[in-house]
Amino acid sequence: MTLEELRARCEEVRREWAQASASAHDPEALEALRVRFLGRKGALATAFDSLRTLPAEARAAAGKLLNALKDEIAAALEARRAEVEREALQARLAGERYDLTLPGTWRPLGRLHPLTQVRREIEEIFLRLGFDVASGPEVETDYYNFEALAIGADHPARDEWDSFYIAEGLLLRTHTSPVQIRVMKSQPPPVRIICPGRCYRRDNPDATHSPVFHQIELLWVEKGLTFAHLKWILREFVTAFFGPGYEMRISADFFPFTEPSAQVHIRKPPGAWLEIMGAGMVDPAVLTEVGCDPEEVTGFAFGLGVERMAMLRWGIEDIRLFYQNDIRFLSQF
Ligand code: 2NM
Repeated sequence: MTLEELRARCEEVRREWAQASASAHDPEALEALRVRFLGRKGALATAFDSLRTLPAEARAAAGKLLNALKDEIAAALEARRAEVEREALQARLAGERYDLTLPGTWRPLGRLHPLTQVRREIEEIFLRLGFDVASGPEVETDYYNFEALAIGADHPARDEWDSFYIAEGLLLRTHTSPVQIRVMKSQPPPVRIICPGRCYRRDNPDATHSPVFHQIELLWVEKGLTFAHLKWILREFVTAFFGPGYEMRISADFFPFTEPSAQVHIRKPPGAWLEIMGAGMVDPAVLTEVGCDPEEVTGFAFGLGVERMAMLRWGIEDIRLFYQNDIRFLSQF
């Protein structure tokens, strides 16, 4: 081989490299390139082998030529490797690109029903004052729902038009007072409880009546309790639930199970008076019935409607909105 032939061979290898390297786009192809040009039996190794066939005086120049070509290809290979890595990164990034202008995924956040909110708030007011929360059956006997509360058989509330009877002597409770009868019978005074729960009455539904509604009744039985203690509890409740600036007015009423009985109104001057609940001192006959001596202990109670409290708080004019599950209504609370 002559030096000229070697030079030509070098040019040929250069062209082959240029062609082959342009079509290598992944690490495997690059490794194949390295083996083909720089490997032990690669194009350059073979060219180095042919140095032996050159005249001695040409070998130094030929060696330089081949070393230069080897360095050139090694450098080009590294450059190509960097380029392939960059291409792979670009391809990956293009696949993972975030579009920050897309709207986010809407995760609807649940909320408590307005009646649940009001019920819990009232429970918390009285839990802070030392009352316990008590519950009882929604299907009650005549005895617990009426008789123990001194509601005689001739009382208007006993009329079948006012109650849902399940069977003879068995009805859906019309108030939560039977829970209080059960608690008083099961534990000696002092008794400090509130009884939240669902109640049922045979009313035709309209803006202010629902056959199913919710009540919270409070009961405190202890030695020495007076109407003044009841007024104190009522004031605590009005301030905690409605806020400061409310006037409270108590006027005479009648319930078979309390004596005296009262109705409670509030107003924020110069607004109108609004009835918020009924209340009274537990009738001695009721205390006797549950095993308490009315000469020893006295008690007071009140009952309020959860729906009515929610309607007053938010200015809701139709009770039926609470039961229709219209998300446009419910999501406002
Ligand atoms: C009311 C109003 C006044 C009341 C009385 C009793 C019991 F069991 F102690 F006799 N429970 N609830 C009561 C008193 C309920 O609701 C308007």
